[in-house]
Amino acid sequence: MKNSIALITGATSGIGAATARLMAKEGVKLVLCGRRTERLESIAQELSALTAVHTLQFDVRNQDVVNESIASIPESFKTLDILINNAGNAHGLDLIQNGSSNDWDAMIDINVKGLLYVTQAVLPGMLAREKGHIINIGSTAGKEVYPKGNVYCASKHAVDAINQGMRMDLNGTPIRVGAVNPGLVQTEFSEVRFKGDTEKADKVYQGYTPLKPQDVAEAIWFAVTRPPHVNIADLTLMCVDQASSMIVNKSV
Ligand code: NDP
Ligand code: 8X3
Repeated sequence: MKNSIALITGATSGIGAATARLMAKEGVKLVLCGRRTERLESIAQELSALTAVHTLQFDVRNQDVVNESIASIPESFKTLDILINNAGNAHGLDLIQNGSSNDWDAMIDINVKGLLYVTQAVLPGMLAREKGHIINIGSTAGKEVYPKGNVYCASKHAVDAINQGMRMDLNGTPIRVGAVNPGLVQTEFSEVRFKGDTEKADKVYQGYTPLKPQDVAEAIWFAVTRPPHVNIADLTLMCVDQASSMIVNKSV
């Protein structure tokens, strides 16, 4: 995998940042994406001691900017081998009758349409080179719906469907497509979901041992390091204390 090139969306935090760190240690060249410039600069500086890093600052919701950003990748990073479609979040946790259409728009535009825009910008190069591996970050929320999860779960069910559809449509090409679907992972995810309410966010991860972002990064690494004839189509991982979205063995 040394000198392979991976583009990771949502690399400024959580699962994306952990994946970037793991891949950097393995000598994978990185194109790291996110909206927060300072975070991008900071992780690029940290990892440039280990590997070559290029950063792209864009919002996955803006298709024109996605296309311009991917087109601007310098020659030495252009031949992308791996795409990690990771950027995404939940926005709000409300009964459907109390939901905010701004939150719904954010989840559908980022988690679903953003993933499609980035894939559409990257895939032609992979097809032309006859080489590529796409990992879509889904969720247990893409496998089952939980109360108040409504639109976030819908967005992750869409990722699950798109992952299957991509694999079908790319069958007969050498491009591999697979999903990694984590359960509860302690990241900034809940802070974003609860709009900066850290007390509420911290509670999500209290009283049990959730997954760490590195655990998910290792699952992604497993998927991308299989021999070329092997495709990890769909990998779901949860912490031992979690049995389903609603069954978590919490002591508090
Ligand atoms: P974080 O909030 O820690 O990270 C989210 C990342 O997505 C950030 O790097 C953020 O970067 C990026 N992002 C968000 N919105 C946009 C946007 N509009 N344009 C570009 N980038 C964006 O959460 P996680 O690491 O937990 O989440 C990563 C993925 O994992 C998501 O798809 C999430 O749904 C999924 N997931 C998370 C689980 C969990 O329990 N934490 C469980 C299952 C799946 P920036 O703000 O700089 O743009
Ligand atoms: C994130 C996990 O259970 O908060 O996708 O939806 S959950």
